[in-house]
Amino acid sequence: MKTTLQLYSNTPHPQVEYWSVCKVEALFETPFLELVHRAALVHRENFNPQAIQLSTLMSIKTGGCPEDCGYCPQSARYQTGVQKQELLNVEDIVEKAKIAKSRGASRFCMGAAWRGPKPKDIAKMTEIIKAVKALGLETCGTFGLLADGMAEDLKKAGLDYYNHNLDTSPEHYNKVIGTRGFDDRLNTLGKVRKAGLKVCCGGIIGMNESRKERAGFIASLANLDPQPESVPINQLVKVEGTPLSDAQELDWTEFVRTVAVARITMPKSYVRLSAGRQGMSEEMQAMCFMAGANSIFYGDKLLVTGNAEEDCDRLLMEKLDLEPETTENRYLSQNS
Ligand code: SAM
Ligand code: DTB
Ligand code: SF4
Repeated sequence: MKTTLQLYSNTPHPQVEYWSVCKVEALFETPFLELVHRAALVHRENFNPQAIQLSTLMSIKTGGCPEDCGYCPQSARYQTGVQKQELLNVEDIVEKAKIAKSRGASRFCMGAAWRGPKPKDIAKMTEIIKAVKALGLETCGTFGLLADGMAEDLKKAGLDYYNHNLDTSPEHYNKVIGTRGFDDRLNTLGKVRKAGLKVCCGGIIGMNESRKERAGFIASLANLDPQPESVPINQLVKVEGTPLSDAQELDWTEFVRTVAVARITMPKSYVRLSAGRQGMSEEMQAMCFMAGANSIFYGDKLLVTGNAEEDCDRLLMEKLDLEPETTENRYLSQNS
């Protein structure tokens, strides 16, 4: 019996198919188990389905944000009880990054509650990114809208990924956020791509959007050319004090459908089962992995809210025979 190793590349891939909203809506309407099955096939064609990429998240500048994002506990406009914290120093961040690495994370994602960084913030971030990168971790930053030249400075410092979410469909966007527009987000994503950074771009499900708007959101992501390397699909974490704290509950099947549709439309992207896992059963998470999710936030905290506990995640991965993704198991061994 001959065993061959097949490499699935992580390099950016051009968008090969245009996804109209109607076409994505039609995918959403596929019978549930058929949709999950199709997504699982696409997953296997492009990735080792047993490997889950682990990213650990840290809030490096917390709260007091001037923006009005209706989902966000860190906006200064809402009373959410989040304590404001200025940009942490490099030692504190490196200490957390070391812990994340020792627990098996391959990427360290740093989040800042800014509309966008100021030049002095970029100077500090440069030092922080260099220090985290020196630990042998992949680095990801999410700092909001970028001015000209900032993406290049972050890239030079060693940043691998920039996370900047479209968050929802163009039609729904203004109902959720008033202080910036969908096009502002696209503009920063263009700068990130031009600087040669990898793109992490996704959004939030469960913000009272219609199914058509969910389809419009996925179509917007899938029509980015090249498509994002990483696509975080967050389930809204409802935080008391935010305008969306009483958003309508979404049935779990609709969330799984969204993951499956993301997998089918963005076959070579990592689809991350992101915020909201704390409220998901093991069975629902398993269904998301079946539907093509292959990345999670790993660690007891997201930015300011809780995440599924590390111990529970380790156990769940054991039960499902999943392994943290490494450079070795990214290859799918095939017997021929
Ligand atoms: N301030 C920067 C920005 O908005 O791009 C970076 C940090 S912001 C917290 C990053 C992302 O977190 C948002 O784009 C949103 O998708 C997600 N997020 C924020 N609050 C959330 C919540 N309550 N539930 C789910 N996702 C959330
Ligand atoms: C993303 O798409 N989700 C993460 C990360 N990118 C920065 C943030 C989730 C935040 C959840 C609520 C909180 O803890 O603030
Ligand atoms: Fe600020 Fe980002 Fe939260 Fe919006 S999502 S309020 S920009 S931290």
